[in-house]
Amino acid sequence: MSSTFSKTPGWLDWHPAPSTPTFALPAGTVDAHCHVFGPGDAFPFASERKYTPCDAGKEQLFALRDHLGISRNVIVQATCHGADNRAMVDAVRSAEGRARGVATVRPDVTEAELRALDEAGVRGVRFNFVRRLVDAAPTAALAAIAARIAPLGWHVVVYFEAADLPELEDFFGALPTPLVVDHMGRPDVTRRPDGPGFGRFLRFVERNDVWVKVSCPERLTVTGPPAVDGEPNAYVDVVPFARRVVTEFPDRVLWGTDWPHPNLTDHMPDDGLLVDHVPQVAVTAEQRHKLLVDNPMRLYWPDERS
Ligand code: 0GY
Repeated sequence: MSSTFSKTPGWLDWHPAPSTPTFALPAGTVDAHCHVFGPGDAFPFASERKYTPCDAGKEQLFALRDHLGISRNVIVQATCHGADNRAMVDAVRSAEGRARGVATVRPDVTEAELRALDEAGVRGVRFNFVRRLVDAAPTAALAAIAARIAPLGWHVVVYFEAADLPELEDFFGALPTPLVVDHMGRPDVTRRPDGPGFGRFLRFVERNDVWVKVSCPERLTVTGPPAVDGEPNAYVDVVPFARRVVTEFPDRVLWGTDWPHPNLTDHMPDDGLLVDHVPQVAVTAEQRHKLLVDNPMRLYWPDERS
C-alpha cells in the first residue's frame, strides 16, 4: 500500500471489508483506542521504528467509524511514528471535534508545542514499556514529561507487559496525572482470572484509581478467533478477564477497536466481530453505556457530557 516504505515481512493489513455488527452500539460510542499509520508518503514513519506498517490513514479510520456506528475516536500515537505526532494530529483535526489524541513527546518538548497539541485535541501522552516496540526510556525522563503535562489536565496512557507490572507500579503510582492502562495490562489469559497475577493488577487499579482499556481480545487470546466466520463467540479465553474488570470498575473502563491492529501475526480481526464481542464483556445495558459512552466522554470530552 505504501510506495516509499516496505512493510515489515509478514505484516497483516487491516480487514478490507469488516462485517456489519449484530450488536448496535449505543449512540455516542467512543472508540478510545485506535491509531493511524501515515500514509507514509505524507507522514513518513520514524527512523527509530521497530516495524513498518501498511498505510492506514484518517479516511479509512473515519470510514470504519461510520461503518461500525461509532461516534468518536481517541487516536493514540503509534510507535512507528515515534514522537512525530503529525499524522495523529492531522487526523484529530480533520475529525472536527469527533476525535481526541494521545501523543508521544520527548522531555525537551516546548511549552508552545504542548499548547499546540492541546489546542489540536490532544489530551494525554503515552508511555510505552513493551520492549519489542520501543527502546527503554529512563523513568526519570518520563516523570519529567508527566510533570510538564499535568498542568494541562492531561493523563498518561501506559502500555506494558503483565510481567513488568511489579517493577513499574511504584513509578506509576507516583505519577501526578490520571493513569490509563492499555489492554488490561496484557494479562496471560492461560492463567486464572481470579489468580494472583491478575489479582495484583486489579489491586493496582483499585489503589491508584486507574482507567483500564478492556481492549484487544484479538491480541491477548490464545484460543484465537472464531472457528467459523461470523461466529460472535470469539476470543472466549479473554472474556472472564475483561468481564471481571468491567464488573469491578464499571466507571473506569474504556473500550477501543485498536484498528489498524499493529503487529498481529496470526490473524487480522473482523472489526464488526470485535463490536459483537462487547456484550460478552459488558453484560448489562448500564455497563455498556458506561464503557462505551459515559466513561470516555468524562475523560476526553468533559465539557460535552449531557
Ligand atoms: C497497540 C499495540 C501494539 C502497538 C502499538 O504503538 C504501537 O506500535 O501500540 C502492539 O504491537 O502490541 O496498542 O496497538
